Order: sequence, then structure tokens, then C-alpha cells
Amino acid sequence: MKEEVIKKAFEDAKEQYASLGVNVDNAIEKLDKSSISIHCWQADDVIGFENPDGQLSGGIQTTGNYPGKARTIEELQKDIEKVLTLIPGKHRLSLHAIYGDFGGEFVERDQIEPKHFQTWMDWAKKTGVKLDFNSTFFSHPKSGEYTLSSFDPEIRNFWKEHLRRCRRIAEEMGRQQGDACIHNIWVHDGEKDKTVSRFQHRELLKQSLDEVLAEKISTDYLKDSVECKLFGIGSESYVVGSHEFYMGYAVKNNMMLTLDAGHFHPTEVISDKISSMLLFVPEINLHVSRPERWDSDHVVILSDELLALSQEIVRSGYADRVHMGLDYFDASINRLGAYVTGIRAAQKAMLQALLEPTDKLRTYEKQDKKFQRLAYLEELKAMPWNAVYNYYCMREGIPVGEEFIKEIEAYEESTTSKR
Ligand code: RNT
Ligand code: ZN
Repeated sequence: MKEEVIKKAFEDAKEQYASLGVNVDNAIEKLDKSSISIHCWQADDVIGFENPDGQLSGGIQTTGNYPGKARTIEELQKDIEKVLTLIPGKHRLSLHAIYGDFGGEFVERDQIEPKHFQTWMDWAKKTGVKLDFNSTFFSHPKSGEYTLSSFDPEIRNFWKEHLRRCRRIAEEMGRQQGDACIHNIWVHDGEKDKTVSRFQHRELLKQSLDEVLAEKISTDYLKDSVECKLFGIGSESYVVGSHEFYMGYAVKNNMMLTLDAGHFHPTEVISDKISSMLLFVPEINLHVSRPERWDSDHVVILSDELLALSQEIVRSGYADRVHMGLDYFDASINRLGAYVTGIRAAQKAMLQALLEPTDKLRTYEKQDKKFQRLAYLEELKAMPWNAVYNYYCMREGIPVGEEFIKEIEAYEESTTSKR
């Protein structure tokens, strides 16, 4: 698209929004400040560097075998750097514990230390990207059906030590970057079929978490967040860390709760949970994904639910307490394309929400003008928000519109296809 076409479309859009009382420049500034925590695991199908021949387990699965996945830290860093050239704004990177720099050695999960992540912390400093972290309970011989909630004390101890170490690693990341690192705790524990000892496993999970989280670490450096799930592959009947479990846990301990878009009943949405949870937990962490029928982790697209989620964040007035992270892994298409498509969709949804004349809608609401509210919301859908997004990309020196496709094709040609 030609520069003057983008500019002209933007000026027109600006005027149209101004007539609704919306300041487009303010919306762009707010969007520019909303960092998305980019998940490192789309680049390599959630394999990591602990064991290059590792198999993904723990109720999650990638499908597809598209060539070019990242096999080393350098390749992963290169891929993320490329992605960052194709999206506007400043973003974060979310690492899993299996993505450390283990120097060619095998380091057990209960032995990992901040030094194994210094390569990442140096990279983060160099690139200006802040890091988030995730302990990894899955893909390990000691993680069958149960980890922190296992009846076997040895297994529990092993994973408690892993969790303890992960918190210290995340703390160190927070310290070095001068900004709290969000440490996400997702424990896949559960069973395929009718489980009798549901209470007992949940009691053990609570005990294990209580024990490890008793080590107080300043939230200036580390913010733990707990993520629930409804079911997974091989845990169709019972998941220990269910929504009720972690909602209770987070509320009781006044800590962050992670809401993953794919971890609820198929017609249940996380957008409607924001306004409730904000009343009971200090902060919310989001795993934005696209559940096709179930927690299928498809590439995020600009769906009604993604828009509703962004609207709830903005309308609540507490956007600073909701952290947007991504969580999907599609191995069937170009992985960088998957990243950029999903991140741009998340930004476009957020921009639309920021461009909403919410006061006007609230006025209708207060006057009980329900038809007017509905009609207005429908009109807003077709407002020229994309002209604003295009302009924002251009201003930031980022490819506008579909121009990023050829950049990804070129990177595939020069880089990923050679792997
Ligand atoms: C799995 C959870 C979890 C993982 C990542 C890799 O269902 O959503 O967040 O996807 O930790
Ligand atoms: Zn998730």
C-alpha cells in the first residue's frame, strides 16, 4: 500500500472517530503500551532444549510437521527477532523451563538454576524484550498422570523442587529486567477415566503448592499465576487443577489467575470471567488461544470472542491488571506466519476495543435504550479501525497489511527451509 493512501485512510478514519468523540491518537498510544507476552513454544512445537528428541506429553499435542522449526536457542532467538520486526509495539517473551541453555548437558528439572537462563536474560537485555516464565511439569519420565498431586512422595518432592527452582529463576529474570516476571504454573495432573480419589489428589496439589509458595519472593520480581484446565488428551475425565480449584486457590492466596481461552466447556468464554475475577484477584494472566471445538490451540484470529475479551479488558478500566499472553502451537503451517497472524489479531482486537465510544454506550444503557445500544454496537463493527492499525504499523516502520506475508516467505526461503 502506498504511504499516501495509508495516511489518507487514517485521516479519514480519525475524522470519523472524532465525530463519535473518540480520540484515535490516544487509542494508538494505549495500544503501543500494551505488551503481549509472546509464547516461545510456537517456534518449535513445545519441544525445548532439555532433550532435543523429546516427545510432547501431558495432555497437549501439536499436529503437523511443517518444515523449519527452531532447533537451537540461536534459531529460536532469530525467529523471535524476525517476528518482532513484523509487529508494532514492545513485547515480552514467555519461556518454559525446558528452553534453558543447558550447555549440551542433560540437566534434571530439579537441578535447573538461573545460570541456565542467563543466555536468555542477556538476549532480553540486548533486544529490550522482557521475559516471563513457566515451570514445565509435562514431557518428562516422572510426569505420568500425576506430578505435584501424586500419591508418591518422591514424585511430589521432585516436582516441588522443580517449582521452587522455577520461581527463583523467574525472580532472577524479574531482578535483571527491573520488571516482575510472570511465572505461570500449569500442572497437567489428571486421568483418562473415572477417578475415585479426586479430593485426595486435589488436597495433595494444594499442599504441594502451599509448601513451595510459602517461600516469599517480592512481587517486584516475581508474580506467580495459576492456570486451570477442564480436560486434556488422556485426562478427559479428571483434571486436578480445575477452574474451581485454582479460582479458590488464587482468591485465597490473593494471587494471579491465568485464564486460557481453551480450558473451559466448549461454549464457555473467558471474556465474561474478567469482570468477576478482577473483583477477587489482584491480576489476571491470559492465555489467548483459539479453541476449535476444544483446547485445540489453533492460531489466534480476530474472532468475536477475542474482541469481546479485549472489550472486557478495556471496559473494566483495569487494563493494567490484565496481562495478555499467547498460548497456541500449530505445527502444520509456517510457524512464524502463525506467530505474526496471531499477534496482529490480538492487537487488532485490542485496538477496536480502545476505539470504542464506551461512554456513549453506557449512556444508552443508563437510559434503558437497549435497541440504540445494540444498533450502535453493530455500527462500530464496520468503523475503519483497520486504517488506524495500518497507520500505526507504518509509523513504526512495520509492514502494513498483508505485506508481512512476503517477508515471512523470504525468511522461509533464506532461513527456515534450510533447517
Ligand atoms: C496447556 C496449557 C499450558 C501450555 C503451555 C505450553 O493446556 O494451556 O499453558 O499450553 O504451558
Ligand atoms: Zn495455557
